[in-house]
Amino acid sequence: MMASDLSPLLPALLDPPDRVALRFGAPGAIAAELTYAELAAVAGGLAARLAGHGRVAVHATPSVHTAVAVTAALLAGVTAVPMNPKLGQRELDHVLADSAPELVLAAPGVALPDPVAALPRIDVDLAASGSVPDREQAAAGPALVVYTSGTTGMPKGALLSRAALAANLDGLAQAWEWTAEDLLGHALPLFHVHGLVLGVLGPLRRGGTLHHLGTLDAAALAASGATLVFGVPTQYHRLAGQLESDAASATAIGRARLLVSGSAALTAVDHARLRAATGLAVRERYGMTETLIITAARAGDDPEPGAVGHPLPDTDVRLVPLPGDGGEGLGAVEVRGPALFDGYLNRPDATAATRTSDGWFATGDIGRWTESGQLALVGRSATDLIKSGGYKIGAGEIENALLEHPGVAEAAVIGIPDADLGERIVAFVVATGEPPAERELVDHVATLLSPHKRPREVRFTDALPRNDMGKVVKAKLPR
Ligand code: MCA
Ligand code: AMP
Repeated sequence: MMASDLSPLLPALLDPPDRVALRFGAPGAIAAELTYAELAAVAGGLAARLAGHGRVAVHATPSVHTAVAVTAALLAGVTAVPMNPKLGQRELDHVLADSAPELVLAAPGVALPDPVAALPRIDVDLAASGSVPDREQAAAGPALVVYTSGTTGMPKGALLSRAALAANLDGLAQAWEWTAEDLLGHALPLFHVHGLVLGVLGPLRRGGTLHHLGTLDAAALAASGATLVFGVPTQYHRLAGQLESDAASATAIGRARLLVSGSAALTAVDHARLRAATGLAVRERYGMTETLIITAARAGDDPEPGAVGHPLPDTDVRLVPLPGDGGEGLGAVEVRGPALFDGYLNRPDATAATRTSDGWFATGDIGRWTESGQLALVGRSATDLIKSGGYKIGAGEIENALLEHPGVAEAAVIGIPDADLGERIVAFVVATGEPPAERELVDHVATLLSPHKRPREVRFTDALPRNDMGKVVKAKLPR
């Protein structure tokens, strides 16, 4: 066991400071607020009920109940599987069969989809009080299983250890001078690393405050008094638009210490718009579910739009030259360090495929070093991965869903540039006969998979471009 396994992940829960830990809802419409003492008591009580369990699912709505459920699982030494409450039927069946949770934690009164509803259920009751825990229970398994898409097949569950979470959050605290005094504002989903690990466990590990705003609305963010803000580029793009006609909110948001963007690239145009409105240079950081955060622009660095910062402490990043690179210094990004995942649940084959022969993790991203030693990302090696609004989506998942429709003979899915979402999903379809209505195909995908995976556009075609081997050549699809 590593040394950091022995020290608590959330020390502030064991010796609660006199401070708000969690606040949910827009200012003026706060849905819930818990001080550290209240959170320790309610999560401590729930943890006692979880003792002895192995793996528990969390119906991860963007609510205080999700934050309490995950905190309780960590205190109990139990593995939490945060589940997107909008998963489609295929994904739900897969995630449940793959992760085999013993029970589900959910907010009282929330209806659960089948087959989650068939699991034993414990409601996260904020009124039920336990006692402040005196320690975190030793964990037999990982802290979290976080599902993430690959190019083909169903999402894979990344196993994240307590030691990895602790190391990464401490590295980020150094990079961003993040302390207990910080009030973090964000409006991210709570079933991915960005919103859950950085956005909930981050402030709780520091003993600071999280204010989850529901949506990253300019007036709400301004009124929150956040000193630190996390968001995906789609949220910052929309915020920049709002701030152009809301100078008062722009001034208030400009009093924050740091605006941080990640999960996808923030465009140079949006960097400039946000700086013009708030006076703040957005800091980017880069990571993956499997690696947690790899690089971050530090609080004290000169802003460098287009770069995603320096490697975190104890994290090594190397760029492996690409065949045919004409001296441009581009390379495949590989990483090693204390925050790497422990593999994919039930997928030793897929786990092995991410490792190089000398033990580094191959991210699939392509980058270069800037003159100041920051990493800049220039693309991805897999064209079959789409990033829409910060969500990773495998083209193969959508193609498989489309092929289940009787009206679809062949399908090829790509992401095309989109000012709001970064990329939007376009499906090229060869119909079996008379083409089905576009809406019918879109709804078909949105039922089987999460609604954000539905194509924004379906283009019917007589044939897909193929090479001599019969493989679809996506580069030849009209963009
Ligand atoms: C929502 N919709 C989308 C997306 N989000 N469609 C395509 N791409 C999306 N990303 C659809 C919904 O299904 C719905 O369609 C309609 O848009 C409106 O839904 P709503 O919930 O109102 O969406 P929104 O508020 O506009 O959401 C945009 C968003 C959201 C806030 C940008 O996508 C989001 O929270 N993204 C964050 C993703 C994230 O946390 N990624 C972290 C993973 P319909 O009406 O048909 O239902 S990456 C990670 O963790 C690593 C470590 C990292 O680097 O951070
Ligand atoms: P996920 O697997 O959903 O965790 O997404 C990880 C991927 O998001 C990375 O491999 C990158 O391609 C992308 N990503 C994360 N942060 C950034 C960023 N700041 N700029 C560009 N791409 C990013």
